[in-house]
Amino acid sequence: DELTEQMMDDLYDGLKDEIEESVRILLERKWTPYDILTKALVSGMQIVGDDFRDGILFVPEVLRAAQAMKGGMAILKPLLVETGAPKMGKMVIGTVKGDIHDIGKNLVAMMMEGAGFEIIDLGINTEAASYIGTAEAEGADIIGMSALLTTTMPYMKTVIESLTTQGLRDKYIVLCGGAPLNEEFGRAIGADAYCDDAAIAVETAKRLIA
Ligand code: B1M
Repeated sequence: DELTEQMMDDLYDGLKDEIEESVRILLERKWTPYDILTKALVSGMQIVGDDFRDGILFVPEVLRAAQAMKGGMAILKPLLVETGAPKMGKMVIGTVKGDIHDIGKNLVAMMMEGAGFEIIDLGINTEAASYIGTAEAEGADIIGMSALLTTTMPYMKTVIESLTTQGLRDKYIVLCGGAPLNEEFGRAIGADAYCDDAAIAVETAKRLIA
């Protein structure tokens, strides 16, 4: 599709207005918000990530791409969230301590909300005490953790150990996700599940809460 290719270029160039415009056009063309997210925005960010890794793009450019992506996501959010789905449960979610990547976490939060979960978003750079304190105070069912760096993903284990030490591990469904993680890592740290993407996070949460 010509427009989605244009969007990948625009995302790469960090053109927020253009991305927002294209998202609106795809909506007019009856694309679902989910397809716009995955087929245009997430795939575009993958290309940005590859060139970031290869030293072709640098932090300022990637930051502009992220801002453009967030602009597109902001348009889609109300559409994903207004589904009138029955109430499913409560989740606290955050990106772990030391990590400021939040696009994936925001996407998971949006899709979970759309599926009927109540979301408490702790933001980025989240400490164990914040995950656990908030989950306790809010009577959450699920703790969701996101990490995008190989250096921050071990912190998820710290959070789970902290739950265990406080005798709270069995009280919560613990879900984890983020590009550098995998199934095996999820098992190794004692999470209930690793979620490969936002749609799987929704499916997994529904399955485990039932
Ligand atoms: Co950063 N960055 N970054 N970055 N960045 C990566 C992660 C990297 C892989 C790029 C690369 O080298 N190819 C690399 C990590 C390498 C590694 O750890 N081995 C990297 C690096 C090195 C860094 C810095 C250290 C760079 C520097 O400063 N020298 C720095 C770190 C800062 C910090 O956190 N302390 C940094 C900074 C940044 C920006 C600020 C410029 C920006 C973030 C802006 C923002 O988020 N607001 C940024 C970005 C945008 C990226 C890439 C390009 C894209 C990430 C993204 O948003 N993807 C990324 C490359 C890549 O991932 N290919 C990269 C789109 C998003 C929808 O996908 O987050 O994977 P993702 O989420 C998915 C799934 O993973 C899953 O569902 C989501 C939707 O499908 N999921 C969950 C995620 N969280 C979940 C939680 C769940 C369930 C599922 O819980 C239940």
